[in-house]
Amino acid sequence: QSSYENILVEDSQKPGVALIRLNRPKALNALSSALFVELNDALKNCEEDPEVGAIVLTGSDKAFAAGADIKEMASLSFADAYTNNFIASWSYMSSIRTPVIAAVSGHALGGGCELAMMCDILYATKTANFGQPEIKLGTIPGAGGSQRLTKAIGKSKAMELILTGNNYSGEQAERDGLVAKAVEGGNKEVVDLALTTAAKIASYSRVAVTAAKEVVNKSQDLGIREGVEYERRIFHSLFGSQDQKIGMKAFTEKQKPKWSHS
Ligand code: CO8
Repeated sequence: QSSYENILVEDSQKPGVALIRLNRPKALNALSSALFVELNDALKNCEEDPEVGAIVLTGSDKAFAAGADIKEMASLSFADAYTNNFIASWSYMSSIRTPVIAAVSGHALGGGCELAMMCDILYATKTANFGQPEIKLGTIPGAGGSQRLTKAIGKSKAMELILTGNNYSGEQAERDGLVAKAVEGGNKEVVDLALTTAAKIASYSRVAVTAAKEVVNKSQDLGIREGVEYERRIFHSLFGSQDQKIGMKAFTEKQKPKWSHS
């Protein structure tokens, strides 16, 4: 952990919550291959740690991340990008089962915006600066931006942002539903909010939380009928968990549940 050079794994001071901070201050947290090796390693460690029930990912006051590292990409050829499947491993975030909250202050541009959108819940400062400026560099979003932004705010608004490269504030992102909440203040304020929510999530049954995340994510891929059927199957399966028995028994006995996470 201490050997990371591009990220920090900090003590969140909240039970069950891991706090990961992107930390390349000189490059406004530009996302490089080296950074993703470390981030993916930290995420994997969190997933494997039974103590961790939720993760907060943040940057600094100035930047969540100002995009993929342009200096690293500038001379890349098509053949290299294609044959090495450039940035495929950068989407590891979208496949982990532990809930992740992005706490965004400052710039979240290009790949930074895409990384934030891979997280399960987005919080931001009102002045956070989202955007997909790839068009200004002669390219397009490459880590799901065109898909996730469109799902989140609709085709017309997403098209406008992606075709113009315009800036998009945290305040506007909250109004459009990209961001769950936009707060006054800076990184500290948005991280505090994210840690509070993460601690709440981490206090519930890991089995139920994992199932809840899974069924919400399925809604992105399935039609409503298949999605509702999928949800019902997972709901049925939770009657096989200890924690459903523990949760409902505690309710009827007016006690606080003590989750077994099984
Ligand atoms: N890549 C590399 N270096 C960067 C990046 C970046 N994306 N952004 C900023 N930096 C560096 C600058 O080069 C500068 O370094 P130096 O001091 O050595 O010149 C340092 O960070 C500070 O930046 P500025 O001096 O430019 O700071 P300002 O406050 O003047 O401006 C901006 C801040 C507006 C954010 C500006 O830095 C900027 O426009 N950055 C580029 C934003 C951008 O175009 N991002 C999209 C990149 S393309 C992309 O992300 C493709 C996605 C592919 C998939 C990703 C998967 C997750």
